[in-house]
Amino acid sequence: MRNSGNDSANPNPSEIDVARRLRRSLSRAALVSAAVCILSTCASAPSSGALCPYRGMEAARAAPTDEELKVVDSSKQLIGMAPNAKALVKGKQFTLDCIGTVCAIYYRLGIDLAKDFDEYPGNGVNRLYLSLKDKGVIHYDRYPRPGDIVFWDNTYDANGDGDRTDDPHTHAGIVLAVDDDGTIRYVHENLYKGVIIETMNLLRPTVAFDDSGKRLNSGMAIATVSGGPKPERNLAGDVFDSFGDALKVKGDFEAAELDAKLALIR
Ligand SMILES: [Ca+2]
Repeated sequence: MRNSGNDSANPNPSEIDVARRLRRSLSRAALVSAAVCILSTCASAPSSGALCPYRGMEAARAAPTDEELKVVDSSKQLIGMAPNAKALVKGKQFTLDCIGTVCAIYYRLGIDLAKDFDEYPGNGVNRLYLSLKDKGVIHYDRYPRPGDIVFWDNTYDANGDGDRTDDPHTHAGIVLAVDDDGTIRYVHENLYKGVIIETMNLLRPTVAFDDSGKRLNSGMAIATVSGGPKPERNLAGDVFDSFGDALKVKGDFEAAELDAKLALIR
């Protein structure tokens, strides 16, 4: 008994080595287990591949590219501006409503997202959605990339019929970052607060806060202008429609022609 106790308190070098290897092994097992828990918290949760069928999980979780970081930097220059404020970006004035904010952020990179708006019907959000859909870059990955456009449905009663479930493509924003737990940080024009960063989690779309108090999903769908209640589905993840990978088709939206015209008058 005593020897056993002494041995335990003063293990020899080989035993220390074994113990270290065991701890490392257990740590790796814990990490793998944690990753599995994140990606599939229950038997019915989708597999890793199903979470990011557009890009694949490895590409979705890679470090941001320089171009993606430029979108993030451009976004930061508008954060804090009031709802519907005016912003001059590369010589062009934008009204910072929801689609104006998205277009202004991209315009700083020489990308004119409104370039094909004349070809499509509806509001600006719908026109951008259709522009990107026609180019094959709409997707539904739960782990999007910085720079992806976010489209939401039913954020307000756009057609004014009192039904809060029949209004597609009513709001848009841009992904800035994605946490390991799937919480997406996006920039958008909040109708009341202006250009701000809020959160959405497509793994837990109906949960506002997790057990630690972390905000997973911001409020998104608003009460009616006439004072009616918020719809039952009002969190960002719960009214999510899709993402648009605008950077993949940036060549189709080049603002070079406009820039050249502006250069002539400067
Ligand atoms: Ca409606």
